[in-house]
Amino acid sequence: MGKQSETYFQRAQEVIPGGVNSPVRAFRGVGGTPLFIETAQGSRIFDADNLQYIDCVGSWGPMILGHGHRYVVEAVKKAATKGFSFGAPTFAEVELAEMIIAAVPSIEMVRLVNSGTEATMSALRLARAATGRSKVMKFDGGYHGHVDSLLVKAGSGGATFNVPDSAGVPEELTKLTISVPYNDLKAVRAAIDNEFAAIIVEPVAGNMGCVPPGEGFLEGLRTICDEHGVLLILDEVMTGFRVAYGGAQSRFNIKPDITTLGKIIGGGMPIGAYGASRKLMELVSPLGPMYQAGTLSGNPVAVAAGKATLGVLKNSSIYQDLEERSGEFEAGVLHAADKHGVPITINRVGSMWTMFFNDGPVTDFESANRSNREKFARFFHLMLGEGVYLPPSQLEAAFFSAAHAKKDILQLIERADRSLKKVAWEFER
Ligand code: KE4
Repeated sequence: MGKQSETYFQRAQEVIPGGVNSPVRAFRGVGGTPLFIETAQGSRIFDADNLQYIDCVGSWGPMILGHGHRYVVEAVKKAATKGFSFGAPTFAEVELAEMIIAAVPSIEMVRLVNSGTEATMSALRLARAATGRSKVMKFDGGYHGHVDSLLVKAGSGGATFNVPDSAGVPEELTKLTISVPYNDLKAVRAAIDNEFAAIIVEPVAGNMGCVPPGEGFLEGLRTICDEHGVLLILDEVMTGFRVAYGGAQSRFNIKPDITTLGKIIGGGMPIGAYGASRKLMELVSPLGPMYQAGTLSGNPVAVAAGKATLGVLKNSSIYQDLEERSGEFEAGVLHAADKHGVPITINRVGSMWTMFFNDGPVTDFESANRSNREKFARFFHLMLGEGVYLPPSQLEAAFFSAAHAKKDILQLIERADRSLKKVAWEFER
């Protein structure tokens, strides 16, 4: 661990809770001192001691093009020189909205906000406004940002720190939220009734680690929602433009009522969005009675980064390349783990993946939680020592970018092989 990160972390902890502005960054899931990052380029990040790492976090998803893509940097520079924020409409917001609508099959109208949390909070309010109902169903280990109503059996940091239900959320709110196991349609059928406004689901779970939808799961949710007049919210903050240009809904051919987006549509700048049919979105102020607003919503610099990012992704071979590279990585690491006798399960959809220290299969929060977190933490630090930056929690998804070239993948496999050999020596004898 570099001295500079240690020094910065000491100072940070004096003035910021846990020394971080988002809990999962604090390395509490793996122990040790978080790296303070100085700069990044392509597939690499450099910490405050100028130590270099192959980045498998990509800012938790947004950096699908890799860091510092020249088109995105140029677009941001150009926008910034024209002005940071006006609090007034700009044409660029119309263009980004049109790009999103053209890409995501179920969206006819979209509102830009500043984070994924704002997107899901607004989507939930829209569902409640549209149905006049209050209850919402989510899934154990699902994470949809720190929305009061959705911090029930939450994934991501909630799961990593074993605090799935946050303090400070009134029971009056959480009693309206029912959480059931992911991939369990029987549990959904048993819990659903006509008092539910929405079911919100990550179409590929990323916040209990990566857990793909089982055969028929998403279709089953669609049917159950239709049977009960419940709106289906696909939370595509992570999967949107990640698992396909049209998101998980295009990859799995599912039509939600409301979609939430974030991360990639801002290319690393603060952004979120929620979209739906014109009929539903006409409920949103100033057209309709559902209020939602934001000083920096549609921020011109963030929108410029998003437009440039989607522009590079559209009609590119990036998704095929990501599939190929990610598949090579998966095969290489599974082979290494088998060779060293370390039981692991890799769940992957496109370039989002998780390596569980677990015999598998990992199909929901309960099975994800059976993973050996001690082994994961040891592997995490061995890989850090090898110059590989993994998500600092067993219950998070990792990501590759278009900048992860063949040589990066080969290096990652070699480094994982060496690390797994040590894990085997320490845990499997
Ligand atoms: P933000 O408010 O963090 O922009 O988005 C919340 C959110 C909503 N929905 C899904 C499916 C998400 O994955 C997220 C945020 N993802 C986490 C990663 N597990 C962000 C990392 C963090 O909390 O620092």
